[in-house]
Amino acid sequence: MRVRPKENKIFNPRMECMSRDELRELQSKRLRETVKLEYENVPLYRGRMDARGVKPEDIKTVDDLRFLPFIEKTDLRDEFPFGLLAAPKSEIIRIHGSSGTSGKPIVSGYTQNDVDVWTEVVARALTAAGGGKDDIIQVAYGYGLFTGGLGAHQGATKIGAMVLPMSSGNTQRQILMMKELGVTMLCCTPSYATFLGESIREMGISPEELNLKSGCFGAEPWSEEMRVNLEELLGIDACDIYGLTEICGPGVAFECLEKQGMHVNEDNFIIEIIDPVTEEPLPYGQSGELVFTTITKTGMPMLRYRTRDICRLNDAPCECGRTHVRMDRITGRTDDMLVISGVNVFPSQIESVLVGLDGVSPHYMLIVDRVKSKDKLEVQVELTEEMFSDTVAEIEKLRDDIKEKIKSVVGINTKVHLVPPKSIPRSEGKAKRITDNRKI
Ligand code: DLL
Repeated sequence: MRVRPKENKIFNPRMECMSRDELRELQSKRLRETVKLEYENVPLYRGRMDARGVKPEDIKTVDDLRFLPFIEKTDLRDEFPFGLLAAPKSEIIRIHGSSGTSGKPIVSGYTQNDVDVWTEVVARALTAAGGGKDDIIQVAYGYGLFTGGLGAHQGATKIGAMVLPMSSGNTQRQILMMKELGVTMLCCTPSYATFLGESIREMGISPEELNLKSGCFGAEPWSEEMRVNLEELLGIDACDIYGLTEICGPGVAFECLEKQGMHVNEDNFIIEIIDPVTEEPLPYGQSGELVFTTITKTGMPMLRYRTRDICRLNDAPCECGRTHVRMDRITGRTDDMLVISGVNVFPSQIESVLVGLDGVSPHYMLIVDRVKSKDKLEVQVELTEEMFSDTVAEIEKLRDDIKEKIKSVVGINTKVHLVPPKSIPRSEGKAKRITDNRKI
């Protein structure tokens, strides 16, 4: 790995390095405003708060957060598309989305204010990874409804960098541009970055021939081992970045070059860790489910959003000087959501495709693998007895149909493997439908 001096640039020192007491005051003030906004404009929140006998005036400080009801992905799905908007539709300037739990997508609406907040938090992340106006930043997250591409793009523009909006895929072209333009920073999923690194080596290019220095990698779980490998492959500093569509997208939390956990942008998001079963808040240091409350958003703010992501918080001071609490790597989920190449996939989505089809039984198995740093999903589906005795041509057609339908619902390519009737093991308890062979 190249040794370069550790830069410590901070995009918004006033906010990022604020004293904890001052931060708490600010959070409480912003929380009061958000609760009022939600209560007055979103029937779901008003109904839930009324049912608990909680009025906006009861929420005075961050400590009162625990009186508020939770909200979760299923609520976003049920209120799809605009039921949770706190602003008039005419104020919404952007929609982003991701997978819901059963085929129906979830979307989030952004006002100009929300895009500005989001842009700033990504600008902070890129600055923390050493970025500035002299950088050339290659954005290889997907552009579109997914928040990765546009999120990184906006933040990179904000810091005045030269942005290369490549979107994901087309690896040879990515590498050509990276080399010829002298790209200095890369933004994409860690698995795609690793794949790019391996492809660069295979093309006979050494990291020294590139100008890359660092990158912000996220949207999927990754490990310290993956970081070491990626840093070696590309000769860079690889920083983690976390976020989710419901809260804004990438930038909810990010790593500085100390690489000791991700600073949560606490002036915009209040973070809690709860026990997923009792729903009681847990102290710093204990592992539990992450819950976020947005306190600066106006389009579709979220009060106590249950992410299902499992992690730990760390409030020890960081060498970089930022005072915002850090979250460790995400170690798992409390539901069965898989993140495959950065795309959220629920087994129930696959099931919803299979249930409506003739010729297959509702028994299936998902096998996830990482081959040459690329995630692969194989869907094993059991044929019915009748279909099993059909012609090869018909079975092949069925396989192509399933693949096509899954692609249209989930948005990713899969390998569909049709297996004989009764060959998928039955379970007596909770069905085991996922085999994840990736070593993350
Ligand atoms: O993945 C936003 C994003 C884009 C984050 C680019 C970082 C970089 P969603 O598609 O809504 O949003 O998926 C959110 O992805 O609840 C986590 O389970 C997972 N996830 C996101 N970032 C990380 C990370 C974007 N750094 C879901 N580590 C979240 C582990 C992550 N998991």
